Amino acid sequence: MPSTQEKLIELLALNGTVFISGQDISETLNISRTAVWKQMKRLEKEGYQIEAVPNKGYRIVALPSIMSKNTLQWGLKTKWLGKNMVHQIKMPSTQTKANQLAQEGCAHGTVVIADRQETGRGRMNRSWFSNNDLGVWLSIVLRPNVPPLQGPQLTLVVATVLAELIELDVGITPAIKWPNDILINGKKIAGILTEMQAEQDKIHHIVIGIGLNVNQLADSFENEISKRATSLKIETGETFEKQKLIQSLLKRFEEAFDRYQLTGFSEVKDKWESFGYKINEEVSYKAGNVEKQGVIRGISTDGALIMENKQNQIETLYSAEINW
Ligand code: BTX
Repeated sequence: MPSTQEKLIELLALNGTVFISGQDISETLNISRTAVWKQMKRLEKEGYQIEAVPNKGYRIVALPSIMSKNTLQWGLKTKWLGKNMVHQIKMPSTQTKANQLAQEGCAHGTVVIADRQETGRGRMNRSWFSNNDLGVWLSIVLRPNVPPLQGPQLTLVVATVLAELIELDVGITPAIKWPNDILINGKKIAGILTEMQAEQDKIHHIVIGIGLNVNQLADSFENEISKRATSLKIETGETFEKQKLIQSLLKRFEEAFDRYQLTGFSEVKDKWESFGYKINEEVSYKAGNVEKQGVIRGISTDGALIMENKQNQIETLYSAEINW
């Protein structure tokens, strides 16, 4: 159940720059005029700038700069994604929290966001450095209507969404390195972690974790990864408002997910390949302990890498060590 304050924020957000009278607020939320006034004072304390004009009413002119569930949902133009949202200043890992909520039966489209993570994780128990509020760290719980074998396709959907977000909102074109690294100038700017709970023929839930480096400077990264990691700020020199990026990411992902459920994987595959790192380039790789050379041709419908080897044979690689 949303609190009175959440309902008030939603009402004010709906009205945007238009004033809404105290009387209307009091009737819509079923609270007294004094309670409306008290709620407005509370919002001001939290950093919202409210304009109150006699005979016209109230409107919000500026949001607090601190990220909260309220400010994240303010102006979020999604239909189902992020309607249920958990935000905390710090968490061990949004992925762990989202998995726990999913086990407890939370809604499809639940989003868990942390300003910073104390033990962010990547694939295969690797660490994801995120113990700072300079990046976007979030996890999405999905209950998709696709067979378990197709679950991993969602990772590729997310990769294309991240690539488009960076290209269209930031203005630089990243590359997607198979299976799911997002690179700019050969350095990792974002990572995706997909975890699925399924039976043979049914997905219970998928939790997709997204880490996007945003406002880090070159020296913000731990030594271990400083040469291999980058951020939007390093690449553009600009500082980004994380809330706007998150809202855009969620909106774009919702659209891409709905489209994927409707039309299937082929559009995703085309888009993925348009961003694909070293597509049509020669690389050396190791498959089944044999060193080989080949040209990357794209991905298959189940997300495997398609390689044309020296003998002009097509190989479909589900796991391989590529010498990028
Ligand atoms: P990955 O296994 O592909 O990448 C992990 C590797 O990337 C690390 O071993 C390290 O070399 C490098 N790395 C670590 N941190 C960073 C960073 N901030 N920027 C660039 N490179 C880095 C990728 O795993 C999946 C990452 C998902 C992270 C999200 S954040 C929200 C959610 N919660 C959580 O704990 N994980 C996910």
